[in-house]
Amino acid sequence: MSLTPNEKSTFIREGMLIRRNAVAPELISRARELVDDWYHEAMDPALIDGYTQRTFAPEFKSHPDLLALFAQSPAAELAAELLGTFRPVATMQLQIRVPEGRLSTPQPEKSMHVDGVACPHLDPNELRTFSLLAGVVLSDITDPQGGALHYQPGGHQAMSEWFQSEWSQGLTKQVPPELDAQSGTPFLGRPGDLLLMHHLVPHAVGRNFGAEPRIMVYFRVEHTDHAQRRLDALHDPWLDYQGLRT
Ligand SMILES: O=C(O)CCC(=O)C(=O)O
Repeated sequence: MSLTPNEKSTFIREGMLIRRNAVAPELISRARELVDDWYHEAMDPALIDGYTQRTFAPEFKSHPDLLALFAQSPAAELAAELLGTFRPVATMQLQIRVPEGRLSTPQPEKSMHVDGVACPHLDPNELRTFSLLAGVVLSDITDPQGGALHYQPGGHQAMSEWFQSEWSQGLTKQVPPELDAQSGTPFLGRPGDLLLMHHLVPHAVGRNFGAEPRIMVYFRVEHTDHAQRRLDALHDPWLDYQGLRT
């Protein structure tokens, strides 16, 4: 189903759109089975830092059962409505927040950041930015302390203003101090929920004090022309959003 007027205005205001129960149960159970098998049989706790920085189950980054969560769900259609055109989505990122008790060294937390700009200066060659983050929930996320994603509604506007004003002074932080000081809104959900988040919305993720792993599959969606205008897309939050400009 295409974007409702309410979803559109929420996305413009908050940089976030949440569709509950959006992904078909059979896609969720196939993906969950694959991830569960990997988690119990193949995950190497010694590699937890690398998994957290890049992806869990890196060998599955192009697995069809995981890519289907984007391609065969409303995510692809909604991304096309927002962006107009985007590059083929050929990889996923699996992010698990492992319960504290399962690890001998704690899983690294991620402080407030926007993806792809973790460099001390905005050199376009070092940017790994994109346009839209799509996330599919694979586990129950009912407790903010259970490794939930925390995001800052509306932060995309503040970030683009900050990128415009701070760039000339040389960037040394990931987000401005006033956003860094916020803990953000926890994203809670159930398997099959879908989130679409603007690339400039700051977010963080902490430890999982719950008993079960928190499992999300993310897709980084890039407008067809994004790679040629990464810096401009940091300054103008709607540059890549052809569907919202017209
Ligand atoms: O684990 C998550 O939900 C968020 C991960 C994240 O912020 C990132 O990989 O940049």
